[in-house]
Amino acid sequence: MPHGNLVILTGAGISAESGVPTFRASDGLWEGHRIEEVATPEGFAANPALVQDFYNRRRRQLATVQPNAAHHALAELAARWEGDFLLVTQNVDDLHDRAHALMPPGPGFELLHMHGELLKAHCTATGGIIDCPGDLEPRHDSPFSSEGWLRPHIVWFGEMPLRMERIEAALAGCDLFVSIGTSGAVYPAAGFVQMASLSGARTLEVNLEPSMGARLFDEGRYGPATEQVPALVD
Ligand code: BJW
Repeated sequence: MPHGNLVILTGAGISAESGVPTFRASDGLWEGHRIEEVATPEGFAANPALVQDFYNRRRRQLATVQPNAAHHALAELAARWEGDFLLVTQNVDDLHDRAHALMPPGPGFELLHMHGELLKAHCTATGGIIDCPGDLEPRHDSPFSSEGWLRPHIVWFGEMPLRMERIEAALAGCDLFVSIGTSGAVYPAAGFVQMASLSGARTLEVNLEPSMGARLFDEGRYGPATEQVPALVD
C-alpha cells in the first residue's frame, strides 16, 4: 500500500479534457477578456457587471461538465493512501470534489482550493463565505453586512491565496510532490516544487508538455492527464 506524506498540486490541465478551458491561450486573452478586466480587484471595482457576468457564465458552464479519468484516479489514490495526502488545487471548478464524493478518502486526506471556488461567493465587507450555485447581480446584497456586496469567491491577481500556512507546512514535511496540469506561470504555486525539493521530497511533473519550471523537477511524464494520471496511480 502507498504510504508517506504526499502533496499533489493540480492546475487547469487536469480539467481540460472535461471541457473546462485552460487559462493561458496564445492570444493572451481569457475567454475574450484581458486578465486585468476580469481577474483583479481593480477590474471588479471598475466594472462589477462585466466581472459578475463573466463568472456567472463560468458557473453555468461548470454545470455541463463532469470529472474525468484523472480526477477519478486521484480519488482512488486518496481512498487507499495510508499517510497524509494534501491535494492542493489551483482550480476553481468542483471536479475534484465531485470525484472524491463518489469514493470516500482515507483519514489523512485533505482537498484544498487555494484560488477559491466558483460555486461560492464572499462578502466584500466581512469576508463571510456562502454557497453560490447560481448567478450574482452586479451589486449583489450580502447576507453578512449592509456595507458589502457578494463577489465571486475567487483569488484574483494581487490577492493572497488561501490556506498558505497549511500548504507550506505540508510541503515542508512531504516525501513526494506531484504537480499535474499546471503551466508554472503563477506564483506562489509555481514555487511549491522548490519548497518540496528543499525539504528533501522527490518531485514529479505530469503535464501535456514540459512546463516553464520543468527543469526544477526530478522527473517529468508528458501526455494527456486522463492517460498519465491513471497510469501513475496504478
Ligand atoms: C494539460 C492538458 C491535459 C492542457 N493534460 N496537461 C512577478 C513575479 C512573481 C510573481 C508575481 C509577479 N508579478 C505578480 C506576481 C504575483 C502573481 C503572479 O504570479 N503573476 C504571474 C502572472 C507572474 N500572483 C498573485 O498575484 C497571487 N497572489 C500573490 O502572489 O499574493 C502574494 C503572496 C506572497 C507570498 C506568498 C503568498 C502570496 C494570486 C494568484 C491568483 C491566481 N488566480 C487565477 C485566476 C482565477 C480567476 C479565474 O478563474 O478566472 O487562478 S490566475 C489563473 O492561473 C488561475 C489558475 O489557478 C492559475 C494557474 O493556471 P494553471 O492552472 O497553471 O493553468 P494554465 O492555463 O496556465 O496551464 C495549464 C497547463 O495544463 C499547461 O501547461 C498545459 O500544457 C497543460 N495542459 N491540457 C495535461 N489534457
